[in-house]
Amino acid sequence: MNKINKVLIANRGEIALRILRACKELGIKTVAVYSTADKFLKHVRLADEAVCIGPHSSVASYLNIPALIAAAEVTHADAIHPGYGFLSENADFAQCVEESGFIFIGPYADNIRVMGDKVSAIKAMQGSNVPCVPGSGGGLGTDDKENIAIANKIGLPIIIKASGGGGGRGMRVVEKQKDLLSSIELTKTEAQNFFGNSEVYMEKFLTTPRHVEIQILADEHGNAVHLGERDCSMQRRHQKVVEEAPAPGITPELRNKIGSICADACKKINYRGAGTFEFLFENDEFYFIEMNTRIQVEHPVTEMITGIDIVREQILIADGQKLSFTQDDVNIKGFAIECRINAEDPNNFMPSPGKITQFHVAGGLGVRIDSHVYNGYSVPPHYDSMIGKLITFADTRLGAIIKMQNALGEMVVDGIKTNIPLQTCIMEDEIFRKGGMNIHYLEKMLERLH
Ligand code: MV4
Repeated sequence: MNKINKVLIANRGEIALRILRACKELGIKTVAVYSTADKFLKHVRLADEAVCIGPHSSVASYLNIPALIAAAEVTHADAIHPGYGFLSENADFAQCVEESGFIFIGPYADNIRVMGDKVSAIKAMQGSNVPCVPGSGGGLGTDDKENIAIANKIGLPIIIKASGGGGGRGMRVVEKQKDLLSSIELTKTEAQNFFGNSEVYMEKFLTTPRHVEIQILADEHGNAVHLGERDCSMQRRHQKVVEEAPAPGITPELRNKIGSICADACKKINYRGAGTFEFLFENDEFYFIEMNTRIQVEHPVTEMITGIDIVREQILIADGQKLSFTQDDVNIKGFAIECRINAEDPNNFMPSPGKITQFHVAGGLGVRIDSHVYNGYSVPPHYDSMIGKLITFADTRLGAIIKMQNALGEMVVDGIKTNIPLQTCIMEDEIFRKGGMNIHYLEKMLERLH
């Protein structure tokens, strides 16, 4: 390593453990930070050093920038990995980390800032030949006639989105012309209240798309590669439930075409680090919607089909190293599926925190479990309910599904409720087995089950 000898892991749960493992393999020392609710997390035990950064509330701990910087200072860490969620896509945090003399293991603060504002992200993509959803291409003005003209040109239905939103927050669909102006006003007001930014934009509303995203890696020397796509269409209320790679029906030609466009865009906008281009995919066409500038929960399915350790690459890139492989070295092989395992009631999706009295994991060839929990661990009620991810890998998609069914059947998680029964239902579902479901399918399937 050039500059990174010690990493502070500014996160918790399975991703903190995932980052710790990558650091250990690279011979990098680790600092865990934890809230008072998280003293007994597995990565806290395994880290070289551990610092309590505050009480259980996220705002007072994992979102507490001065506490994190202070922890990095007292432990003499060189770099900070933000994981996902929390401060991972906070440009001001990335900037503060760098200005305090530490390396942010992630994109430049300016990359995060551009992508955090959805209108500026779309403008950056339009300037880099990334296909976007037909729409206003910029923030809406106050001229009613002009906004009506934009909507007419796109054609109903349209969707109004807040520039400060993303991930499903601050959006409104307009089906009828008469609702257009009032919907714009309502979305603007909500956007101002939620995000402190009233800017909204318009897109054609795609009625039955799939969610297909492209993983990229870019270094600071102008090299960028794509690692193919993931299909994340199996979601409920904007929470992904099952992810897979490759996406059913995406040919190598289609993959290389959209993947190359994304890698070229990274070079054009001077992007650094790992990133994900989110697309809606409908009628064999990709439409960019947002870019995520963090490691994502579902990164393991891409790791399984490429053999590339994405977290390791994030660290090497942040260390200033050149990517050690080219696009030609990236070979996609096999099929991977990830089931998110949540501590929740499978019937009503209510969180189910508490003590895990029995915990046995699945195993075998092509079975991977990324989880921080263990026998006797108490799932705290203060954070996300995901307790781990079960990932299977096989030569065929059906092979990965069968492995997943067996692996789900092997899992024992007693003392709390989990969504394992729901995941088993999904794996048995005939339409899921065919593949290529759209973003509405899971919610329809759940209605049918209840
Ligand atoms: C859309 C859309 C249809 N048409 N944009 C929701 C989350 C945010 N990332 C963007 N979202 C959507 N944008 C246009 N022009 C439908 C959704 C959408 C969705 C997208 C991906 C995964 C799940 C979704 C669930 C509902 C709506």
